[in-house]
Amino acid sequence: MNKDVRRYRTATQWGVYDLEVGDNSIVGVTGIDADPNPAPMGDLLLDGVQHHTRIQRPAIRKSWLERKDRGRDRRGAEAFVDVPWDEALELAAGELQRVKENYGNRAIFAGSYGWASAGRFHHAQSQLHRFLNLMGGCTRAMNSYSTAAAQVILPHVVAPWSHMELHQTSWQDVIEHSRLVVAFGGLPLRNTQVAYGGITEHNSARDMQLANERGVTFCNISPLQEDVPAWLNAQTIMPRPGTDVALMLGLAYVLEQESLLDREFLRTHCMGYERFREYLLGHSDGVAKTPDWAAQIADVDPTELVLLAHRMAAERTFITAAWSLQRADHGEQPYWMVVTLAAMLGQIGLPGGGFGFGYAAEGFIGSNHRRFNWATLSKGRNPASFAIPVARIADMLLHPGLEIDYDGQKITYPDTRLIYWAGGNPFHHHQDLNRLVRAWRKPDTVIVNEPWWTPTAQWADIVFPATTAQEREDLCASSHDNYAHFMQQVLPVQGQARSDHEIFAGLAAQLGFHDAFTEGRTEREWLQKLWQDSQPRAIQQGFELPDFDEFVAAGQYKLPPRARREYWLADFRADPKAQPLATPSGKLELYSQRIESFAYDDCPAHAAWLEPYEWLGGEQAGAYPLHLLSPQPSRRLHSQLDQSAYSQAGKIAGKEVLSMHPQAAADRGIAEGDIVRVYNERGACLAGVRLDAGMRADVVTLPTGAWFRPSDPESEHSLELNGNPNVLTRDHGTSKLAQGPSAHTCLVEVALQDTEAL
Ligand SMILES: Nc1nc2c(c(=O)[nH]1)N[C@H]1C(S)=C(S)[C@@H](COP(=O)(O)OP(=O)(O)OC[C@H]3O[C@@H](n4cnc5c(=O)[nH]c(N)nc54)[C@H](O)[C@@H]3O)O[C@H]1N2
Ligand SMILES: Nc1nc2c(c(=O)[nH]1)N[C@H]1C(S)=C(S)[C@@H](COP(=O)(O)OP(=O)(O)OC[C@H]3O[C@@H](n4cnc5c(=O)[nH]c(N)nc54)[C@H](O)[C@@H]3O)O[C@H]1N2
Ligand SMILES: [Mo]
Repeated sequence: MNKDVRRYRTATQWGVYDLEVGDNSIVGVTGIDADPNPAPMGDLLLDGVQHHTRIQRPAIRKSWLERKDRGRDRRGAEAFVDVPWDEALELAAGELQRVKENYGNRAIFAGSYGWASAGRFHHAQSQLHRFLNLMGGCTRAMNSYSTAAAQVILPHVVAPWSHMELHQTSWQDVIEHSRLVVAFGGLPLRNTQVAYGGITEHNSARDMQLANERGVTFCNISPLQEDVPAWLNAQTIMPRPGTDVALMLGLAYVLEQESLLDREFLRTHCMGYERFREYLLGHSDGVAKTPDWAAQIADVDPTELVLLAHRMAAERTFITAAWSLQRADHGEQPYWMVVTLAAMLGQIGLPGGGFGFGYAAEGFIGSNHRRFNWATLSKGRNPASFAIPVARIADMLLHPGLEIDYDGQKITYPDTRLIYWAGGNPFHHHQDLNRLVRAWRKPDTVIVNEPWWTPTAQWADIVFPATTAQEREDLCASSHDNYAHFMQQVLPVQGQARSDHEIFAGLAAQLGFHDAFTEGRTEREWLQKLWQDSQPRAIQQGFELPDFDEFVAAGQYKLPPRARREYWLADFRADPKAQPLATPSGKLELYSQRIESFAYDDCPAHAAWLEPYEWLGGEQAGAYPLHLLSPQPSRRLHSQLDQSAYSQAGKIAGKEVLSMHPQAAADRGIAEGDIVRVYNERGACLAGVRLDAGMRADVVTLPTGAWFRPSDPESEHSLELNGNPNVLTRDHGTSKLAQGPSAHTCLVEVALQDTEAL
C-alpha cells in the first residue's frame, strides 16, 4: 500500500467497509474479512461522500427570508441564500418558538421518516426527537413505509411485528427441514444487500444455495422470473400483481375440498376457521373460491394451482411473502391469507414449516444470530404524545381537522405550521409526488438537515448542512447483527457541515436547554455511555462486553453465538393453552372479532379477496394497460447516493431504467435503450428502457430512488425527468385498519418520448 494511503473502518446500511483515503479523498473501498459476500454497493462511497452536491453552508430560501408571506408557493422552485451558522440557528429557533407559542407543539410535524445512515448515536431522527421532546414535543409518525400494513394486521392475527421479525424461522431451519419453499414476491437477492442499522455478514445467497443443495425446492410466485436467482431452478407462477390473495384462496379451496388440511390444528390452535370456510366455499357470498375462479383473477393456469396445493399438503412447506405484497391496496389481506393458508396445512411450529415474511427483504431476515438490544440515545418522552400513520402525511397537510380511522381508533389531523425533517427523503418515499408538492407548500416553514442537495433539501426553507457518517465517529450495532463496529472518522468535515447532534445542540442553546440536550457530554463520551449502558444487558444475557477503549482499539466486537435454537411458535404448537399467542383469543385468529367490531368496509373480519382500486383485471386497465411495480433499486439504498458514479452507471442516458417485456415494447414501437414517457392521470416521468422476456407482458418495473426533478418545479403537473416512479403511484391508505402506503398498486401507459422535443 502507498504510504500516503490510510485505511479507516466505516459502516453503512449495506455493509461494513475499509476505506482507503489518500490526498484527502476516498480512493478505495474494500469489504471486511468478516463479510463473506460484501455488497458491491460499497462503491457508492468512492465519490458519493465528497460529491459536488454536498451542502456547504447553512442556506435559507430567498422568499422565506425576504418576503412577509414567505412565498410558500415558490417552495421548491427558488434559489437559496447562504447565511452564517449563528444567523441560521437563530432564525430556525425563533421560528420553532413562534409556532410553539402560537399554535402549540402539535403544529410541528417531525415524523421525519427515513433511513438516514448507520450509527447508533448519530441517528438523525433520534437526535431530532430528543431535541423536540425537550422543547415540548411534536406530531410524529407511526409504523414504516416498509411494513405498515403488516405492523397493524399481524398483532391481531399472530404476534407483534417486531417480535416476528427477529424470531421467525431461520434459514438454517429451512435448510435442514423444509422440502418446499413457496415464495410470494420471490426472493430477490438485490434487496438482501441491505439491513436497517447495518449488516456485517451477507449470508442470504449462501443460505439459499445451501437449501438448494439439500434438495429444497422453490416456487416463485411473482410477475418476474428475476425475483429469484436463476440457479435456484425455481418453478415460477406469474400472477397479475395484487392478486395473490385470490391465488392463495384457490390453493386453500383445493385443501378444503380434498380434505388435505389439518382440521385438528385448526380446532386447537386457531380461532374462527369455520367463518373463513363459509367464505372460501362461497356460502357467505355466493362465490366459491375455486382454482378456476382464482386462476381467472390472477391470470394463471388453474391446474398449476391444484398441483401446487397437492405438493404443499404432501411436503414440509414453508410459505413466505415479500414485504412488497403488503405495500399495496388492501395490503393487510395477503399477510392474513398467508397465515390462514399455513394454518390449514397445520405445519406452524414445526421446524421448517409454517410461514414467515420478507426472507429477501433485508439481509438479516432468517439469520441465526443472537438478538441483542443495544442501548440507544434516549429520546425522552413526547409531551405532545401524538402521531399519524406515516404515509398519511400529504393528507394531514392538506386536510387539517379531518378525522380518519386507524386500527379501531379515530385520529384528527392537526394544523401543521412547521415541518422538521432529518434523515429521510419524502420526495423519494412518498406516493403521488405531485400531490405532495401541493401539500408541502401549505406549512409556514420547512427545516431540513441534509448532507446533500437532495429534493427534500431543495424543497425546504432552512437547510442545515449535516455531516455524513464518514465525517464523525459512531457505533454501528444493530439488534439483528452479530457484530458491533467502531465507525472511524474517515474524512475531515466537508464544508461547514455539522453533525445532527451539533445542529440540535446549537438550536437548544438558542432555546435555553443546551445542557439538558447534551448532558454535558462530548460526542465521544456519548458513544462511551451507549457502550457502557449496554453492559448490564449483556450481563443479563450471560456474557460481558469488553471495555470501551478496548473495543475502540480492536475496531469490532463479535457477539457470542445464540444460546439456544428456537423454532418459531414451537412452544405454542406444543401447548396452546400454556403458551398462548398475544392475540385476543391466544390463538391464531383466522377470523377476528375485534376487527369485525371496527366494521370497516375495506378490511373484513377474515382474509378476503378485495378488488384493488386499480389492477389489470379492472376497468382502468383500458386506458392504462400496464401494471407498474416500483421495487427497491439494486445499485443504491433508496435515493441515497443516486448522484454517485456507481448508481449512475446503472442508468440509461441518465434516467432510471424501466424494465418491460419485448412484446409490450414492440407493440408500442419501443426498443431497448429508448427513452420513454411513463404516465397516468397522476403524473408522468421519463425512463430508459431495458427489455426482459422473463416478466409478464402487462407488467413494467421502475425501481425507486431517482431524485425527483420536475421539468417545471412551479407547476404541480410537470414531467419528471429522472425516472421517479412516485409521480405515478397513488397516495391512498391500504385500508382503514393500517392506513399504510399502497405504492405497488399502480397502472400506467408507456410511450416513446421524442427527446428532441424536450
Ligand atoms: N413507489 C415506491 N415508493 C416507496 C417504496 C416502494 O416500494 N415503492 N418503498 C418505501 C420504503 S419501504 C421505504 S423504507 C422508503 C425509504 O425512504 P427514505 O428512507 O426516506 O429514503 P432514503 O433515500 O434512504 O432517505 C434518507 C435520507 O437521509 C439522508 N441522510 C443520510 N445520512 C444522514 C445523516 O446523518 N443526517 C441527516 N440529516 N440526513 C442523512 C440521505 O441523504 C437521504 O436523503 O421509501 C418508500 N417508498
Ligand atoms: N439494494 C437495496 N436493497 C433494499 C433496499 C434498497 O433500497 N436497495 N431497501 C430496503 C427496504 S427499506 C425494504 S422495506 C426492503 C423491501 O423489500 P420488498 O418489499 O420485499 O421489496 P420490493 O423490491 O418492493 O419487492 C420485491 C418483489 O416483489 C414483487 N412484487 C411486487 N408486487 C407484487 C405482487 O403484488 N405480487 C407478487 N407475487 N409479487 C410482487 C416484485 O416483483 C419485487 O421484485 O428492501 C430493502 N432492501
Ligand atoms: Mo423500507
